[in-house]
Amino acid sequence: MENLTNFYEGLQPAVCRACLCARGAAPGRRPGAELFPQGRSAAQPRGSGGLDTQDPAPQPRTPSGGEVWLLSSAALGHWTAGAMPVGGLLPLFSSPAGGGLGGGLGGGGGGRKVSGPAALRLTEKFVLLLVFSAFITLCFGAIFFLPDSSKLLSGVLFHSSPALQPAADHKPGPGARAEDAAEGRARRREEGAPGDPEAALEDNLARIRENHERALREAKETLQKLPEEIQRDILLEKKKVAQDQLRDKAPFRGLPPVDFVPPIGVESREPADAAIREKRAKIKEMMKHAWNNYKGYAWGLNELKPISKGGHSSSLFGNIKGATIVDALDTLFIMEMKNEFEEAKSWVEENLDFNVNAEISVFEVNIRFVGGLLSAYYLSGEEIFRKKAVELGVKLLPAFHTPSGIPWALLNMKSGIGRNWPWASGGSSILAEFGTLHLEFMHLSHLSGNPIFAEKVMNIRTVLNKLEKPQGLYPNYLNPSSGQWGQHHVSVGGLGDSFYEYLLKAWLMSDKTDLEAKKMYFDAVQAIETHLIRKSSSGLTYIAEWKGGLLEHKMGHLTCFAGGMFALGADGAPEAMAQHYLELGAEIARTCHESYNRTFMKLGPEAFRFDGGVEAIATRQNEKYYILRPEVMETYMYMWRLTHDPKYRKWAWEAVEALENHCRVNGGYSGLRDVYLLHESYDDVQQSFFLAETLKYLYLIFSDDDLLPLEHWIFNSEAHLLPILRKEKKEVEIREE
Ligand code: DMJ
Repeated sequence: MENLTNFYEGLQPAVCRACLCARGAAPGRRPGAELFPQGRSAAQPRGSGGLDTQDPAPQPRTPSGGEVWLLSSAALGHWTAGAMPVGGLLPLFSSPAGGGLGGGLGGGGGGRKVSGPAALRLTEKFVLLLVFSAFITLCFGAIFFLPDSSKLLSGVLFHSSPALQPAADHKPGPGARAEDAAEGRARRREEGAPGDPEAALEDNLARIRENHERALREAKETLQKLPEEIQRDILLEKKKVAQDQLRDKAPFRGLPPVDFVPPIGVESREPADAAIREKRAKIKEMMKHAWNNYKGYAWGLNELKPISKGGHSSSLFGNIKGATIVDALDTLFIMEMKNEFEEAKSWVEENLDFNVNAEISVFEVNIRFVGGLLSAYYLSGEEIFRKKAVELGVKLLPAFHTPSGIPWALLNMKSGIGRNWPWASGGSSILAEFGTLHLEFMHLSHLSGNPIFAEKVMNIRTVLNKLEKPQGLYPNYLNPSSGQWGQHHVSVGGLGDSFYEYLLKAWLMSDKTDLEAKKMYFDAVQAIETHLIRKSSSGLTYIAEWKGGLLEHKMGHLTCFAGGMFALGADGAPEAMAQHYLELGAEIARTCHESYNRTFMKLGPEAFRFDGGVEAIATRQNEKYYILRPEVMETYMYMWRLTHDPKYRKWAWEAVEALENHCRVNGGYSGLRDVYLLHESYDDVQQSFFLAETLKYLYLIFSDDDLLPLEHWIFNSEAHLLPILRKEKKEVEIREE
């Protein structure tokens, strides 16, 4: 804890940097945008020649009036009064004779006395040219840098799809933005309604108009603020950050004692069936092989390089060490690898250190480290895990210091300064990242007695619930400064996936009392079914990706977790729908099995497609790799538990054989670069999630259901175990029952 106090002393307000970058540009921009009398550039210091701003404020004059300034104080007044830049500039060229632009063309000058009409015309033309260039640059700037720019670009430059009949269910509300209407049209195209060329043209023009209007409106809104207003906003935000930081200090004041409740369903019985027993033992042997090699070649480092036999470090964890140890803790526990669990615990006690001056991924550190420590605590009752989990949770709090409270993706653990991935649309945070903190943070509040963690994640929900969702879908990008969506890309795979998972599990983990989460989950699933789920011509159900209303018929390996999610959610669905969701889960499981079965290695590619005449096959070289991912085993595990259909054990065993045949090497388990090749090309990384998830799910598939019963445990996105937080009955009473 003493280290944590030091941390706060050195803490910089993350949001200040952000707001000063994002908004601070504005107050600076106006003076910076001040145009100078001709003959003096903005770069020139005052008094360096030409006309000085200490001179009496010059007034714009018409050609006949003498001196003409590119931007006079009057024009500046237009800016500060909130006029658009063009609006502020155009009057400059009007003459009392009513010339306006035309009049301006007839004469002008800039910052010096004119010598004749011809010279005036030439100069003024030059000035006009400059002004128009600036305007065009501004327009292009808007196209490229506004959050939805790619859609705007594609709408303006590339598409000429036929216009379609309006869909009956698309009713933009009063506040519906232009882009929503544009997406409504795109969606209708996607749904394949017929159209005619004239309507298509009209549709295109309308879309261009809407996009332009939106770009101009947004630019105008930004420019409308007075410098004092912006200054005031900055001060308010600074104050808020300072308050947040003060409040965040509270968890440091020590952890309250809690009664450890012995966990339910952790004593593992041997399966009665000898063949199943043998298979389960084989999976435990795989865990030993992975663990022993990590211990031998990479102990204390994040991950193992099984071919080169050394440590592998990923930038996701900054300088935090021991990802494999923390990720593996609960798997070691449930497989009853007691010695290994003890050595892992000692390492955590002696070496796990979060006082690192490095940038980490908030999402990855949360699901692997916070999740791993919480799970280890709930299984073993060892206080060190609770202490470390809360200590780390506190370290993550500065990530929430943004104007909207939507956390940054990346955080420097020492300075507390956050930022987003540079590649993310319009500086946005990612749905699957900020949406995959809820379960762990609710437990952090539960175990620390401090509500701050729960408040942070509940605020994320508040922000989301205020936003209008395109077609009921959640875009993958949300800007933490504006609290508005970025690009309208929707995915149940990468960038979106575990957000949906955590809505369902938030409801289950709350002992089914969090009805808001339940509603959000089922509403989202309904929209996903309508807009993203499709069937291939041979009858394989898949989940496509949605890009501004257009479908990409591709499914990622990551998306395969959704089979298990749909099946698990059947429990909360209206009675008439429960069977449907179970079947949907089974169909996704079948599709993902096909993606494995259609490769040479019998392990699934990173992404597979349903277009260009293929089904469930990767067609791009950069989508053919397999990195020991768990999602397909995860879905098999839920499907097995919920249906007991033997095919899921059969498919799981096929995967075990494939892992043994193609991924197992002397030094552990390696990912593969191409699952369609006849010979292995290793990526030389044993991912920590192989021990946390893939092997754990496989072990559970070949265990009896009373090992970690689903009525009592939730798996976080990294397969770490979190108990259901009972509202009425205590766990002890439930055990007695
Ligand atoms: C894991 O770290 C988690 O399951 C995460 O939610 C998604 N990706 C990996 C495994 O593929």
